[in-house]
Amino acid sequence: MTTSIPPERLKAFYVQMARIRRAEEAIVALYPEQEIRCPTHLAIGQEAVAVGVCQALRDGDTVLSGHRCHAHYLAKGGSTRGMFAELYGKATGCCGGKGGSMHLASPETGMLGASAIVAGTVPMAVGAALAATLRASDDVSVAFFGDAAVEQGVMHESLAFAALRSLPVVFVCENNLYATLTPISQRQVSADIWPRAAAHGLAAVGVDGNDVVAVYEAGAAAVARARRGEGPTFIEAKTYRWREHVGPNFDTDVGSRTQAELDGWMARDPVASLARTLEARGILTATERASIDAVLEAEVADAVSFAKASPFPEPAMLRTDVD
Ligand SMILES: Cc1ncc(C[n+]2csc(CCOP(=O)(O)OP(=O)(O)O)c2C)c(N)n1
Ligand SMILES: [Mg+2]
Repeated sequence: MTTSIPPERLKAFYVQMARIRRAEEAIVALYPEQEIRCPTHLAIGQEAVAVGVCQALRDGDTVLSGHRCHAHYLAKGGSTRGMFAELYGKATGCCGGKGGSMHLASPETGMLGASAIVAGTVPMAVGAALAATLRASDDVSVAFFGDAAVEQGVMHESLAFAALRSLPVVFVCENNLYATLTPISQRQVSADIWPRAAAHGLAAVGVDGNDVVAVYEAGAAAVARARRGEGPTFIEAKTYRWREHVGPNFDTDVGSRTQAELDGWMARDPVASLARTLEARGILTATERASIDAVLEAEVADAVSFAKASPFPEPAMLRTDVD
């Protein structure tokens, strides 16, 4: 790792990524209890993208996401208790228990929201960027989305408008190579997405989405250019989800992808590889790492207990906040 990133920030990368991993592994363990009843899309294996980008943001910056939004919510500072309570449909959830896994929001930390409509929040991120310019602020907005979102018309309308108006928005495509069960090789002639974005006249780059340092450096460059008023950037981060499209299981038995492919990506585990690098550089010892992991384990256990003990929303609240 040749990087000038300070050790404290590199440690923060680890803490954030390990928190997301711990939280989602807890969901894997708890889902079969059937108390979490919302469709739940896990990002295990993809943590470096959310963390690399969000670490390049500051408090006033905003984030929007899609159906696979846990990592973005947590990386932008959303509360762990608020997330678990939301998954359990409880009144103490970050959306009062009415949104569930695909609609996490934490406006107080800049996580404006998420929607299950593929590419649905991309124009909202463009709108947030436009709003920032109208306020004469240099806040930046980020849209997180998957590779299938680039196959939606609204994505291209958003890219064209953002480029035309030179808006402070960073488009972050988590290219995990699949849309549900369909590989990108069956949907597009090119394996690379970023050149299609570049065709709209904005800066566009491809990065290794399993390398948090590479993602952070691309994110920081994009955020800096947006803050300088130099317009939007599209970042394609190639990565891989370990679990099935929706739910806690593995899906290598259904015929869309092979165990060998999954094994190859699991060997490139973004959390473990960052830990190895930081240990080799003397930035995070195995003992320090174990104590961070223990704190995160307790944080997630507390969030689960909080969620389970919380009440469901009152029936009288049925129409509140949803009209
Ligand atoms: C407009 C729209 N079309 C179809 C769907 C059904 N759908 C849900 S997720 C998904 C695939 C999304 O793939 P991608 O954008 O690559 O994200 P990933 O799930 O891989 O993170 C589809 C087709 C939807 N939710 N919205
Ligand atoms: Mg995908």
